[in-house]
Amino acid sequence: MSDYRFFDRLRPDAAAERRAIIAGLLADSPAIAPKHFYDSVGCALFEAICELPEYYPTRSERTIFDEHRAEIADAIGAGRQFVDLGAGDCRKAETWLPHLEPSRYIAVDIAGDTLARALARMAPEFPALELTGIVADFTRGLDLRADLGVWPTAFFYPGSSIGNFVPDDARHFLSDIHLHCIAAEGSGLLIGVDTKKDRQRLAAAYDDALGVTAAFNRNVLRHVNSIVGTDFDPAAFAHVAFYNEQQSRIEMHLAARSAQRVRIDGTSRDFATGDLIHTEHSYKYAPAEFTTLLHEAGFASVRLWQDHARDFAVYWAA
Ligand code: AVI
Repeated sequence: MSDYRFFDRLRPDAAAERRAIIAGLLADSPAIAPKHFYDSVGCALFEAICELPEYYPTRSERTIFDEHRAEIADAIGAGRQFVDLGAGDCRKAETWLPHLEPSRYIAVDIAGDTLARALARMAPEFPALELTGIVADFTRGLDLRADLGVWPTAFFYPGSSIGNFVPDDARHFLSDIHLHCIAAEGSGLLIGVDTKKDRQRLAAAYDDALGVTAAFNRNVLRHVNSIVGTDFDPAAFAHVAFYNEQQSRIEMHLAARSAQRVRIDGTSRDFATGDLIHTEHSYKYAPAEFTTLLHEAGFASVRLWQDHARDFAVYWAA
């Protein structure tokens, strides 16, 4: 087989998504959900962020994977279905395929174009592996039971994307994954999570010297314009990112550089200089805290690997 299966489960929700974006923009404290970062420009900018010297999470996670790959693969076991949540360009998962020898690879992502390109690239490289792409927004709930059946499944959720949920939603999402896991013995979740550390390093990772993260943040306005027909000028908003120590999270916002009026769905909203639009939270977890979250979500056993600097953590939860 040198092909892949592809299911787009996003389109039926387009009207509801539009309404949700408009409601967020007109709310007392305006906000845009971080999933809207990822149009094709946003995906490319995120790939660039992962190469930046300030953005340590990708490199630290790669170090853990490289140093402990055999042990982690042994904990997971061979022959599972490998379900890549937020697969992006599928490169991270690809490094695991020779070690896990999965029965199938199922990549799930909200960015359909990026996913289709990745699977088209992989198909000739892995001719014997069944490849499936599912375009879906799992921040609205995860239900892959019909796709997965009752076969043992290894879920893969790297890159600390779990940090983009508020902790209660993270617990729900992890519980959803756990519900899928109890369908078949031998299932579990391989997840990468950023740790708490020096606030300057955290802040720099989200406000790099080149301004790539600033461009990534502002690009969400272009994407929102294209989805709901607003007339945001991305250049009229400044990137704001800081570590909120009390909440253990990076906060990203866009701040109006000057007073301006933005057209939103037949009405408009006035922004005064400095008014903020919230775009992302990125929660950081001490290993003990995240282990508790995994237990609360229903996982009975948790294994942990870290890099020497303990900048990042990788868990296998079963
Ligand atoms: C995708 N997610 C885990 C990234 C993070 O670190 O929260 C998104 C990101 N935002 C700014 N830089 C990277």
